[in-house]
Amino acid sequence: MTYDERLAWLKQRHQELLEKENVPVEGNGVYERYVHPVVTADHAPLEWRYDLNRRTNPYLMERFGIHATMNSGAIKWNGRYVLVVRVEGADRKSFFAVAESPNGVDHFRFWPRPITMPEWGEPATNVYDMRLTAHEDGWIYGIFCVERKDPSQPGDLSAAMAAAGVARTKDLVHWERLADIESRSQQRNVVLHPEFVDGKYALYTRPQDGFIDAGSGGGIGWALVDSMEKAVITEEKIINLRHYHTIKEVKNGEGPHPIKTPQGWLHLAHGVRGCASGLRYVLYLYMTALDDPARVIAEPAGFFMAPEGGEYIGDVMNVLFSNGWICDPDGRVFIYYASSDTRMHVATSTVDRLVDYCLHTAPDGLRTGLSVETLNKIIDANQS
Ligand code: BGC
Ligand code: BMA
Repeated sequence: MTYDERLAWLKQRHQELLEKENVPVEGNGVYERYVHPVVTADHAPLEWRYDLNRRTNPYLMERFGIHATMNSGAIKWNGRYVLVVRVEGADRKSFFAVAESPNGVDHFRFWPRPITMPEWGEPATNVYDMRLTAHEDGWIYGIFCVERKDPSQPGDLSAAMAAAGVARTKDLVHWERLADIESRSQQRNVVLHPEFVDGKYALYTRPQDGFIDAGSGGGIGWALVDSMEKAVITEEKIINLRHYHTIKEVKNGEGPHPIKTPQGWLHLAHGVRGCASGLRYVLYLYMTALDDPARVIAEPAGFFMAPEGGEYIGDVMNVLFSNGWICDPDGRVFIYYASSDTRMHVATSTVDRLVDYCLHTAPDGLRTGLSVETLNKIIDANQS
C-alpha cells in the first residue's frame, strides 16, 4: 500500500471499531455480558501509535506499540461513562488514560492524551489498577498500585515492592499526587470508601507478605486514616477472609468501592486460586452492613463471574479482574472488567438483581457435603 492508502485504511478501520454497536447476551439472570469488548488496544488513538508525518515516517509504521487496555477505574462524569484505563505499552509499562462513552456499553473513545501522573518519592517503575472514588469531601481520589524495584534484592530482577499511590483531581486531567499510603506491609488493591466513617477516611486494604505472596495477609482489610494527604495505616483488621479450597484460597482483593444499597454495601472483589495452569482470577460479590461497612452480612458461594470463551486468552491467561463499576440513579449497574490482562468488557445488571443474588444464593459451606445439601434443597422445592 502507498502511504495514502495505508493512512486511509488505518483511519477507516479505527473509525469502524469506535462506532461498532454492542449487544447484550442473555445469561444466568444475574447479569448480561456483551458481544464485544468495550475498550481494546486498537481503540488507542492513531496519533498515539503512529508518527503521522510522511517525511519522518515514510512506511507509516507504528512508533509506540499499545499492547493492552485493562483493569480500569470507572466513574459517571458529566453524564458520561468514564474509565481510567490501565493502558499497557509494548514495553510492559502501564499508564492511565481516560476513555468515555455516552451510554456505557459502546462508543468508548480515549481523550487526546494519557494522564500525566506526577511522581511521589522514588519514581515508580510501573503504576496500575486505579480505583476511583468521588469522596464526600468533594475530591475525586484515585488509588493505584505503585511498583518499584526492591533495592534490597539487587540480584533478583523480578523482586519488586508494591505500595498504594494516591492522587486527587476535580477534572480527571490535572492530578495532585499525595503521599503513598504508609503501611507496615506491601499493599496492592487499596480502595477508598466514599463516605467518612467516624469522621475518618476509610480504606479497604490488602496487606501482603511479599510482592506476589499474600501469605499471612489473610484477605481484604479495613483501616481508618485521619488524612488522605498523608495516609498512615496503623490498625488494620481483616474483614473478608480467604479460605482453603475456595475461589480465593491464594489471594483476594477489593474491586471498586462498594455501592450503597438499602440492604447494605454491595462489594465486588476478585479471588485467586492456584492450579496447574497458574493463578486463576475470578470475580465475586459480598455485602456489608450499612451501619458498619466492615461487617459482612452476605456472601454467595463461589464466583460471580469467571472467564468464558475468548476471555480466557490473553497476555495473562485465565484472569478476570475488575476495579470499576458505575451505578446509575435508576439502579442500573455497569460492571467493567478486564479479561486476561488484555481488554476491557462490560456486563450490566441492576442493584436489585445483584442484592437478590447476594441475599438468596447460599454461602459457601466449605465442604462438598454441604454443597450437595444446598442443591437438594433447591431440587426439593422444585419438586414439591
Ligand atoms: C503486574 C501486575 C500484577 C502484579 C502481580 C505486576 O508486575 O504489572 O499486573 O498484578 O505484577 O503479579
Ligand atoms: C495482579 C492484579 C492485576 C492483574 C492480575 C493478573 O495481582 O493486581 O493487575 O490483572 O494480577 O495478572
